[in-house]
Amino acid sequence: MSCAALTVRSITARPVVLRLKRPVVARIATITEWPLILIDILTEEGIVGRSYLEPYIVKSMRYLVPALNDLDALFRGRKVAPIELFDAARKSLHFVGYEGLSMIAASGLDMAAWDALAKAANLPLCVMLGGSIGKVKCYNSNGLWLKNPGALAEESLELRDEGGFAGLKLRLGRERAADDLAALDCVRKAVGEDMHLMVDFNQGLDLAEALQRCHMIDDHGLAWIEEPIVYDNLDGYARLAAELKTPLQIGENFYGPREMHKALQKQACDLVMPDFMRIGGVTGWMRAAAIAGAAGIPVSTHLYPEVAAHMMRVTETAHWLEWQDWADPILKTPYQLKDGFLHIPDVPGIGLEWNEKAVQARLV
Ligand code: SMN
Ligand code: MG
Repeated sequence: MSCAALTVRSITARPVVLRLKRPVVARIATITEWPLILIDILTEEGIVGRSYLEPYIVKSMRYLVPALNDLDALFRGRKVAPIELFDAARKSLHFVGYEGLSMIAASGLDMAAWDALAKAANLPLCVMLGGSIGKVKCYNSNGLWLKNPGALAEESLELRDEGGFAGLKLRLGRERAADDLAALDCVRKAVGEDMHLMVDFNQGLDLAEALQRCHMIDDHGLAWIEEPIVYDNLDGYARLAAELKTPLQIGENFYGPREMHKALQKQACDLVMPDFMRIGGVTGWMRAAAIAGAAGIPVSTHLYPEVAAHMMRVTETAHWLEWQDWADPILKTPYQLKDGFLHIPDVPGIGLEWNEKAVQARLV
């Protein structure tokens, strides 16, 4: 039996904007409109590999889409060998740096290339990678932004009931520490002691504030404290990790597996949560997961719940999947949740198909 090779015919990258049901209100930004770039790799054999990027800022699509179009020109006529394409994409952009937009563009194409390959093998991605279809433990990250603490009790119950979740994430970093404590208190009282609560400061504090404010919540039985300070201050993170009892979580801003390796070498955290557009898509995730596995560090995901679900099925130290339903409006078949678990559909590839009517209405 021969394994049919796929050849890239062309790549399309379409920018769309979605309105968030619960706007992002974090210490570092307020976001009401959520940008997505829909990527389709068309092959000569008729198989289409799909992925999306969610680059946070609508205007960033003005520079990301041209980078993806340049990579389209580079990839045409090449075999769909994701690891080789990822390498070629990174090398073609190395003069402008391996990180930032270069890595984001390479990651988006990488996920679509893996999707095409799994479709050609007629297997769900996690099965092609040696795992099996099954459920993945999630926490709901769809809300609990920096609102008035009084409004959070009701929202936390709503979020719990959206999928029978056993974990919720809330954002901290209000001007007054007392208001953060009130927010935590409201949510805890509403959802009870058994709920796993994660908190995210979104890099909002300096090290001095972080030392004070993390100690203040260190006895609250939290699942983790995420990104209290600016993401690249690894020495600061090492200090916090050494001082705190609560696990310290970072990783959504690791640009490539080597950055994770550096953070672990410095003992800058207890947990990691790479983001698919920054870690290097499926290829980068596998490399990062191997590093975290060897170090015995639990791995959670950041955004991209569909591809994340597949990768968690093959990740040695898989921890929590971050559930966000933000891409649902443009998906033909959004993923299903039950009792706090995400259920991977038994279809070839990642399981992303566009709802073209919804896409057309949101193109920019
Ligand atoms: C986050 C995600 C998406 C937008 C803003 C902030 C956050 C998270 O850091 O971890 O979910
Ligand atoms: Mg975060």
